[in-house]
Amino acid sequence: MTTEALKNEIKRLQEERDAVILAHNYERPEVQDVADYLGDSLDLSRTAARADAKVVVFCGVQFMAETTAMLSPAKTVLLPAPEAGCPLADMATDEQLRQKRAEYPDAVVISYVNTSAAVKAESDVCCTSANAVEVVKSVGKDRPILFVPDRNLGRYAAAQADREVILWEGWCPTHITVTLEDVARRRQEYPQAAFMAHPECAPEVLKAADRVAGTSGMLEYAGRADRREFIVGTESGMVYRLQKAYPDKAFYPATDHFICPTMKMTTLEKIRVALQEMKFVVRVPEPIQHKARRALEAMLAVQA
Ligand code: CIZ
Repeated sequence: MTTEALKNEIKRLQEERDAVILAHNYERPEVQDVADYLGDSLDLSRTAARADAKVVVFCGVQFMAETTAMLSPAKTVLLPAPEAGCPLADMATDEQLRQKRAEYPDAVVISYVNTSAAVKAESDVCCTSANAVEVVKSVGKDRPILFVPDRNLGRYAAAQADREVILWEGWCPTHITVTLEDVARRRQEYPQAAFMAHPECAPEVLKAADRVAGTSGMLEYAGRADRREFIVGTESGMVYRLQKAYPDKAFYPATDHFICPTMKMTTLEKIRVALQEMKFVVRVPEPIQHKARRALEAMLAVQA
């Protein structure tokens, strides 16, 4: 099938199934193009909960689809690429977290959304790259904080909130590849450009940024900044997302290899098959779901 024919078939199946298609900002351009909504994982989970549709097709990775399924219990959530995991999320298991908690029994556990539902279930509150600073600030000063699993985001949020946190030794293999030399090279090529860096990048790269933000913060900053050019310090799908949102501005990836292999596993063909065969349905078993939802709701209460 040609790309156009695939897109038309997806549209037809989508209507037949009463489905809404959500795609993360890191997805392939053609997948972004067929989505009804684009966003970060939290935006998308909230959109799914509000959507007037029976079925949600989630173009992203496992932990994102799990979060969506937990926040939309009455909907059928399909993950077209069920093999799409997250190496950062895999750096913390529920068993490891229980052991760590035993070492720090007074600690409040903040887990980044990039964790399995089982790890969220062992946590007190979740956070995203957009609200990590606020979530850290919300913890009483008399309580230690254990931040799981991304050490760079944890360190950044702690510094912004002026708090000490116990860091888990986890990192995103895609975000840590960008170096200060990459940034310097791009700045030389585009001297007028502002450099936006994702908080999962290394601390020295964050120090060199004009703006540190998750994908939703980058969209907001690029829209309101009076700069015309931006170097994008996050996964390459975001360059397409930004360029589409602001066609009169220019966006350049911080490196040519800023690619998350698992975010690229979703293809148009897999979306077609998911809708055709109503697979792969994401289900989070009770009581994990119940406990994990409490940590997600604790995060939503901080933001409110
Ligand atoms: O929360 C998300 O979707 C992630 C993992 C990153 C971001 O900044 O959008």
